[in-house]
Amino acid sequence: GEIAYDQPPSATSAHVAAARVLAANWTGSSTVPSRSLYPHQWSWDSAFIAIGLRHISPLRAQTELETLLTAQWADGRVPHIVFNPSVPLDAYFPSPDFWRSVTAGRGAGAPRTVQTSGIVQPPVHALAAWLVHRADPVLSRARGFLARLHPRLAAWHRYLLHRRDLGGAGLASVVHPWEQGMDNSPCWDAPLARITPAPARSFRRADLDHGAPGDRPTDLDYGRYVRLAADYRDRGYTREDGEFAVEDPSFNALLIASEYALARIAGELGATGTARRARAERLTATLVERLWDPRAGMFLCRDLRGGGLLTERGVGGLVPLLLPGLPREVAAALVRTLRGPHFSFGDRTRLVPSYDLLGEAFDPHRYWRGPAWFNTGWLVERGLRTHGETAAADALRAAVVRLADASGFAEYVDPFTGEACGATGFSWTAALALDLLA
Ligand code: 9YW
Repeated sequence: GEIAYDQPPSATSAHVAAARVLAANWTGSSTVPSRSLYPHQWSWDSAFIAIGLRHISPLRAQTELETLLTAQWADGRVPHIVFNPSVPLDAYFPSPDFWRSVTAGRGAGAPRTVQTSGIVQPPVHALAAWLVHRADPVLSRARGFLARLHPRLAAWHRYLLHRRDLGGAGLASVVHPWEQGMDNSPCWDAPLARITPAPARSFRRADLDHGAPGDRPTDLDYGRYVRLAADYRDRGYTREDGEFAVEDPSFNALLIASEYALARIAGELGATGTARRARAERLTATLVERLWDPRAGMFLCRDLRGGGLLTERGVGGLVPLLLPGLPREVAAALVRTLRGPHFSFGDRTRLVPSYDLLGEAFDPHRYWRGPAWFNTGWLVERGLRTHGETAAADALRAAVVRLADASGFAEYVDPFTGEACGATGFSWTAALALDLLA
């Protein structure tokens, strides 16, 4: 009869469509962010992907994180890209022959059998590991998942909290915009303006073979990214005294959230985790001291090579809402800022934009200069829920799921219309929509 031809409820089809994206992007041991644009393994992508994968296959979710951590350097750093040796060199720039991790990274303990980049990405991994464990504790214990990951995650945090404490206050610094994950955010315009770009003919961008130039960073941005990365490489990836050093609120909030997760992981393994929890609380206080701006009603970035706090309002300044230990007035101000004219969530925008709607550099289509991304939507959703803002969290959750599905799991979307930008079939979009559907 006709009933057999009824459409299944839409939540179910979104679930199936998201699972299909993750299946198509699975390589056998990890997941590529996008088959076209990003054909290798990316660090924070894998953490977000594992958070979604745990609802389909806890084993694949565990494997995703294990594969990434196999490429960890002896100094504790988790590289931002782990290269797939069977992908042609010209499929992505910068390729392994640019990073030369095995030779240039020898002093920092780069692995010998796998090629990686030499910079890092936000430390979402311990949080992901804990959530993956919770999805199937029996399988996790049987495989010794947390017992194997714990020392690696602890070394990763040690690297960030010691080697990367460039400001001396306890927070971790990034030495390249790619490390923070929001590549061309206007937050980096001022610190990047000091960098002499590498000549355009000294490298060939592969991203423009797949992405529309208007959706991507500019050639001038790329010249500066290349210069900074090459200089860091030429210092053996061990000297962090280069021209770019920034304390970023989102990077540090994710580190603190992962410290709480590591405390829980330690608890599961029979330790107390008390010291780590205390450190997470102390770091939260430091984050507020160093990066909170009461006039802006949000967190800002601190430029360690320039004049202190940067005035640009990026979505990274809302991500600390994730932290349970924020002073009540700080959390309340962040919620007001999310709803206010700069981000306008629930009013003019359908999903949280990556940058200030009123900022001079705002562009609704260009990458991290305005479009809405699903990972930051997921993080802000978690923050709203953590602070008891249930109605706003529910609205954001519904928006993430609806726009992810309707955009074909786009990399990012126009924050006003939800129109797809960048790649479609993007893994973390699918994974985080799945997580919010579960
Ligand atoms: C690039 C993979 C990565 C993300 C970053 C995003 C982008 C790589 O893609 O950077 O070539 O521009 O900015 O956050 O991890 O999805």
